[in-house]
Amino acid sequence: HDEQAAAKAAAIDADNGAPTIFDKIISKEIPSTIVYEDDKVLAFKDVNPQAPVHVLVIPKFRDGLTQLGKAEQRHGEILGQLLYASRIVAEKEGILEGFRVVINSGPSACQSVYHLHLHVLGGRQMQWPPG
Ligand code: IU
Repeated sequence: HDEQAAAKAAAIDADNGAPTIFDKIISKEIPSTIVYEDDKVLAFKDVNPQAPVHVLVIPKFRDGLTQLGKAEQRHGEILGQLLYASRIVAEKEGILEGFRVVINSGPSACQSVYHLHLHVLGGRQMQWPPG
């Protein structure tokens, strides 16, 4: 349907180097509520939260990581940094006791923004399996 088609188009655009809205969040052209930031990673609150805590953790330099499915060996270090930053976010947000980290990769996984991002979710009882 429409969202699926839009996601497929966005994925192709991103792989051709098109920026995403996250570039403007990184540059602070678009304001966000920042939870954690260092030279490589930015974590900010999702504008459409799916749980009491919903934070997105992203690399500041996309470097080909439009989606996890495009990761290569050379991305190992930043992937580790993103995962560890998720844990820092969970602690800062007071959900270290229980939280979920989700990566949607590709249109059929409902990825909509083609700049790799980890969703950190918590603050309520999570359900399994996800939809
Ligand atoms: P997804 O995994 O690509 O579907 O996640 C994209 C997320 O980005 C989604 O949860 C949106 O609510 C979120 N988001 C945002 O926080 N700010 C924005 O300006 C846009 C999307 I566009």
